[in-house]
Amino acid sequence: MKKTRAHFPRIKTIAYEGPKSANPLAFRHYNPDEIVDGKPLSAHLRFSIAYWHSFRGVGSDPFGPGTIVRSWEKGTDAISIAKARMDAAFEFFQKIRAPFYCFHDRDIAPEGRSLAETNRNLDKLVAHAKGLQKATGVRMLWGTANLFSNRRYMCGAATNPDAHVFAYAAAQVKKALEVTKTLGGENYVFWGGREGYETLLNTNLKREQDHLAAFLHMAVDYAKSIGFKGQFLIEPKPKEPTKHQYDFDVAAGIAFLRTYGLEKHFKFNIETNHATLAGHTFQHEIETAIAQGMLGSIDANAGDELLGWDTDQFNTNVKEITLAMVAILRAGGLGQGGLNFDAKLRRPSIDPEDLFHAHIGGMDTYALAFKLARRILADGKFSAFLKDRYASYDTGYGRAIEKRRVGFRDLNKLVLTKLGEPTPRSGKQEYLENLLNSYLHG
Ligand code: XLS
Ligand code: NI
Ligand code: NI
Repeated sequence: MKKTRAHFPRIKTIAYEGPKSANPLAFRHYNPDEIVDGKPLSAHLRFSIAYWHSFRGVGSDPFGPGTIVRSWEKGTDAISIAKARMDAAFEFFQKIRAPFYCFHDRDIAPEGRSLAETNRNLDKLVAHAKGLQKATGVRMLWGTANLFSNRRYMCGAATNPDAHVFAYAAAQVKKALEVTKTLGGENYVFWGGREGYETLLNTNLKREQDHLAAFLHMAVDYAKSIGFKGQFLIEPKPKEPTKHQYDFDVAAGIAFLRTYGLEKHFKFNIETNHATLAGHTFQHEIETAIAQGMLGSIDANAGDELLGWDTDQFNTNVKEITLAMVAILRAGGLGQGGLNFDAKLRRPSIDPEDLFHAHIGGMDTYALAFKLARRILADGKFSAFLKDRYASYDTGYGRAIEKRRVGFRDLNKLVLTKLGEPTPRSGKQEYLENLLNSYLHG
């Protein structure tokens, strides 16, 4: 790689200094090289940086344009700017010690006047990315296509009432899959950008859902035809940008995938803030996916309990993340998924250092939660409590219920002749909440 000027000259590679460190530019809990169960912590947590927020986000909101000005965003040639930006991004990935990154096709290269020109632009930046990946060892966690920013997608992509737009989106995703394969992306995400509706007055809900399913089947077929082995992921979100998104939450996603015979090809990319918007906890969405063996990856961020939109903040809530990590570790981890910081700086956080503080906070929170979750699981108190709470299903008629070997007649007879009235047992919620706090706060 040719030697380029440092884009973050004042910041060195972030070091692990331990929980007592007062250095705001050091890790206190995340030691990427610490060996846990035979592999480094970095390989357990598989942190990823979201290109769109950290290298395309400028702090704009509905009330004003961007506030964040980066030194590398200068010049007149869009391709040269895109390359300089990518150099800055890879310098950041290395300095923050993230092994992975994720991007939408349009994050890394500008759109041209035609699809052919856009694809040529993309090829130039993919070649640049390939070189940077090779030089730094940073890998691609997942790829995706931006099917929501351009005006053509204002009424959706695969669910657009116009088949012409469907066709265009198909061509775009075809290319995005090729790019993801070229760069060794381990997953491919479908977040339903504008796949939903604003009003049912102009919407044929059934046809739109059928079209979305047709689109996903085409993606599965195409991936197979080019030998792309990455895991396909659906990222549910209940609303925003549309009033109602079809992939509302994990449960709706499971029903959709099963209805259309897609369940073998997809898992879920679960985003914390999307769970909140759906009226669920993060843990609920994770457990719902795990229950079907469909947990794939995580978009690690946080919402604001007082706001009803996707604020995409960095998560520093140790309790929320510990509960999530307990669920994830109990299920055996994320496999080829990872923890992608789909999170952005607040509008007034305009310094390059803020990008580091933000990710250090997110990574430390997850690393601490990982350690707490391992301690909780090793102690086994919660697991033992759960086991005991459901023990009546482990033997006898309880077992027969689970195996569906008994029916209403048998159970009716059993109650009348033997069992009689059940003895209620406490759910012990307050005891369990205190037990959880004893791990979090000693
Ligand atoms: C938006 C989504 C998006 C996906 C990738 O809310 O989180 O960023 O993760 O398209
Ligand atoms: Ni996301
Ligand atoms: Ni989101």
